[in-house]
Amino acid sequence: MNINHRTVYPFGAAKALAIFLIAVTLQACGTNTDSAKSAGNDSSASKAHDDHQMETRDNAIAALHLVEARVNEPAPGQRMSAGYFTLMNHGTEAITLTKIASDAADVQMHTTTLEASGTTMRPLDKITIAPNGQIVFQPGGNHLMIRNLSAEAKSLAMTMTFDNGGSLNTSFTVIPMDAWMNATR
Ligand SMILES: [Cu+2]
Repeated sequence: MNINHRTVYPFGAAKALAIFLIAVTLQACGTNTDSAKSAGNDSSASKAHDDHQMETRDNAIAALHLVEARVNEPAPGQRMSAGYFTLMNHGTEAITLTKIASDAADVQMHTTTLEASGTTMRPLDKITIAPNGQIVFQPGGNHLMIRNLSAEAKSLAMTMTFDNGGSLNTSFTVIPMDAWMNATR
C-alpha cells in the first residue's frame, strides 16, 4: 500500500517490518507480560462504592493484553517515526482507548484513509475494542505518529488511557533500523 508518509517509511520498509515481525515469536495470548502492567491502583478511597467502581475499572484494564508493541528506529538525522501494536480485550465489556502518551516523545494516534487525493493520515481521537476483540495498529493502517524521539532510545515508555478512567503503562521496543531494513532482503 502506498502511503503519503515518506519520513516515516523512508525505505518502503513498512512492508519489510511486517515480514520481519512474522519471524518474531508471538507471545501467548492471555499472558500478561512486563510490557503491559496495569496501573491506576489508587486504593486511598475508603467508600465501598468507590472500591467497587475501581475494581470494575481495574478488572477491565487487567483484561487487556498488549503484544508486538514496537517503534521503528528513526532514519539518520530524523526524530520522527511510527509505532505499532496489537491490543486485545479479553474482558466482557467494550473499552475505548482515548490517548497514548509518552514523557520521552510526542505521540499521536493516526488513522490512514483513502481519499480522492490519495492515502492520507488523520489524527484518531479514540478507538473502541469490543469484548473478545482486538485492535491492530500496523503499517499502512492505524499507527502511532512519534515525534521528537531520541535517536538513542532503545525503548519507549507509553501510557495508554481509556474511557473508564483506567490506564495501562507500557513499553514499546525500538526496532533498530538495520533490523527493519534488512527484512526487505
Ligand atoms: Cu502518521
